[in-house]
Amino acid sequence: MMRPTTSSSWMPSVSSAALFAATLVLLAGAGCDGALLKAHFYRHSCPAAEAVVRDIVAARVAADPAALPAKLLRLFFHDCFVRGCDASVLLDSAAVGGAAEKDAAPNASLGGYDVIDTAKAVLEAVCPGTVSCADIVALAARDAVSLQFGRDLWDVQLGRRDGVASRASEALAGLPSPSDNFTALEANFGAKGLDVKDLVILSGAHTIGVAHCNTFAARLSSGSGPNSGGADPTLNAAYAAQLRARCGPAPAAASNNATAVAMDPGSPARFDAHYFVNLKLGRGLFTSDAALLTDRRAAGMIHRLTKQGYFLQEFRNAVRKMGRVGVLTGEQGEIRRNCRAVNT
Ligand code: HEM
Ligand SMILES: *[C@@H]1O[C@H](CO)[C@@H](O)[C@H](O)[C@H]1NC(C)=O
Ligand SMILES: *[C@@H]1O[C@H](CO)[C@@H](O)[C@H](O)[C@H]1NC(C)=O
Ligand SMILES: CC(=O)N[C@H]1CO[C@H](CO)[C@@H](O)[C@@H]1O
Repeated sequence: MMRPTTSSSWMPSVSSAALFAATLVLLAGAGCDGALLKAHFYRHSCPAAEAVVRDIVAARVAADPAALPAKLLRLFFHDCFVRGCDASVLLDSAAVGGAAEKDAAPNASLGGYDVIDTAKAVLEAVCPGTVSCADIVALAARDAVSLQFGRDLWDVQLGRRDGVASRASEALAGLPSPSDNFTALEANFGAKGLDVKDLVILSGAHTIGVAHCNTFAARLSSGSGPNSGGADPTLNAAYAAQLRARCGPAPAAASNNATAVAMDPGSPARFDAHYFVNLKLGRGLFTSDAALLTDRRAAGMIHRLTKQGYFLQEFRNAVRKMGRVGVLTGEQGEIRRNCRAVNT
């Protein structure tokens, strides 16, 4: 591995091909200022910002340790995958004059909004108009997931600004579906500048949290899924039987949005590498989870990811990358005063 020590020793050694490639990357990233985010962005403008979010999240997670970390992590994911990490997921439909992302079907089971609202209210009192809702979402996800470790699992770069639009149709189009195959997942992540490795590692977020029966019921029944010949053969039979017992018989299971099951049975609330252990055993819950085994590049990464240290290290890199998707910085967007509505 080449490790340039100074830019002057580095520059002359760069081939024109590499420069050309770098230029292409810069062009592709135009309008996306992820590189402008930085650690401790509010150090001077609002020194208490990170501690305020941390304390509020800690108190709320202490009251709901099993469910809330997953909700806040998923909220961050949904925010970043639609219009970039700009807090568009927080806007209420009434505030944008039309169906907002929140009201799209994939958002039906999102939560944690009130934690963001509480942090925002305190921050507006301490340093008005300074800390973006998008940054609060990013911090809250990290803080919530990290609590069980007593140390930050990843560092959060800050300086995101808040967007002023939110559309339900974009949530439907921008978010991956649990019934997606590998090709669709790769394309979906690719559109955000995330590669196959990011897809595999970020899917490891399903090591915590729950899913409702309607999101995976097609894999259980014969006749209702894409494999109309029978239940999904890539699903572990004993696991499928457990899921059927929980969700009820087809076809009712397909519309059962009331029953939720743990996505990582055996270790449902710990943020650990166990998702990948289950995945290898045919216990990935969604078609989109099982799809990671159908691509040679992706499948080749799974075994190593069953090691906790490696998973956490790689998740740190991938989630930082996710947090830079399509961000607004500098003078773009605004700092919302209320995370549910654009400023008037
Ligand atoms: C790879 C494509 C992905 C698909 C298709 C997908 C889909 C889903 C679905 C359908 C649910 C269950 C929702 C419900 O029934 O309540 C879910 C839950 C969840 N997802 Fe994903 N997801 C994906 C990637 C991610 C990523 C990248 C993250 C975060 C980095 C994430 C974090 C979560 C979490 C934490 C939950 C549990 C939420 C809770 O317990 O409330 N997912 N996901
Ligand atoms: C659950 O399904 C019912 C009936 O299909 C629907 O009216 C309701 O809005 C759904 N709830 C959620 C949270 O998606
Ligand atoms: C993947 O799904 C898409 C639709 O989302 C479909 O067009 C394509 O044929 C599928 N690819 C494979 C390899 O099954
Ligand atoms: C939390 C939240 O805002 N959920 C909404 C998601 O979308 C459904 C409609 O599909 C709304 O009914 C929920 O209120």
